[in-house]
Amino acid sequence: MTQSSGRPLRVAMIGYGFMGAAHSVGWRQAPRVFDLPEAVELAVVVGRNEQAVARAAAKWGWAEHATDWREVIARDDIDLVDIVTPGDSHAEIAIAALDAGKHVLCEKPLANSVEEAEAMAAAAERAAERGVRAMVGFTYRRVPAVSLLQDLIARGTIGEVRQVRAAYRQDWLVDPSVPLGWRLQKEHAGSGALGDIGAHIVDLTQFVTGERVTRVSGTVETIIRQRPVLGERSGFTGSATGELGEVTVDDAAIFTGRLDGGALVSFEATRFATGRKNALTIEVSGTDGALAFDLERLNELRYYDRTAPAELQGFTTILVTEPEHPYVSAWWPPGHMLGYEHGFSHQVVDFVTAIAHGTELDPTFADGLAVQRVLAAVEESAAKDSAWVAVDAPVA
Ligand code: SOE
Repeated sequence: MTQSSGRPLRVAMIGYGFMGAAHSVGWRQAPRVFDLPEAVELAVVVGRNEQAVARAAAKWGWAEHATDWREVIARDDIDLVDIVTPGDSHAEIAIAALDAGKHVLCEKPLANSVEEAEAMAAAAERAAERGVRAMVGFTYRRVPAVSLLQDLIARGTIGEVRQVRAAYRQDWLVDPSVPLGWRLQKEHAGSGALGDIGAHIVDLTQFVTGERVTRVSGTVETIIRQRPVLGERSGFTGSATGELGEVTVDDAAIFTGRLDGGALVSFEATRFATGRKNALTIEVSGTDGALAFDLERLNELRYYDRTAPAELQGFTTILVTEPEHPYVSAWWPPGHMLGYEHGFSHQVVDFVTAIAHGTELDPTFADGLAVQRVLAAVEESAAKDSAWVAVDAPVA
């Protein structure tokens, strides 16, 4: 099914926290800035707390709000379901929506376990037979400098990939008074830094190299084991009660991996890198050169050309602000910068285009499952004193 009814693609977003805000910006901006093949309508936002979801609807421009996602998914006037809830509800909502014939965009990590991710990938495959599309929100694939990095590797610009260094470093857990929000509870988040930000660097490594991680050896650590309990469950933080509770996820995960082409990868995902705010870095070393990206300087891509004359060798900085670069020409005149939120618009552009034209789409739920398998293998390795663990082969 391509979206050819002539009416706008009507979106329901389930959840309305930080990612809900980011996705709302994407849904609003993309149709204004890009020539989308279909019009988009922000139809309804769903959340359990009626007052809070009503405020979110008014603030982010959703036409309606609702408190029961099942009722919304059952509606004939909804074409696409965007899931921005914590990981513990991704599988149930995504499978129900796909089975109801709705296109699904689901935030990362795809699920809280390999079993859930497998069920979601299977539902996506069933739905695909009816033309229904599913995508995971690994939004950083759509930062123009990252898209360019991927394209340059695919074109052979740096030769064969030999080594990758990927890290995602934040520091918001260094403060022991940060309360026990849902991201610090295994039953809601699945894992800690590993699943939340480690998932991004595993996905980016697989995306930019076009290869899968086949084996890993790693360790995970919870540095602060008890934190103040929240009065009520709410976003990242909230007001603490004075009581302490157990942190049940990792604060940091460090692991080594092998790609199927043999290249070695070092990964670090941490919420304990004092002074690092949102430092996602990836550096790919090839036989003919290297490419390096840093999210804190997201309009730049660093390139080293090993084939250049010796006196000219050294990393150079490409300013990814030109019309020749991915996504950039729709925004501002050449030379003007983009930010964190633009990836969410680019995600909408690519998803709506794939729905309208029935074209290839990434990252698929199978890609999300592949990441989930790597995360599970890291946890298994950590439990086995960092032994090497093979990553199960992705479903065919
Ligand atoms: C929190 O650690 C977080 O918001 C992640 O959940 C996002 O995926 C990442 O984009 C920024 O950090």
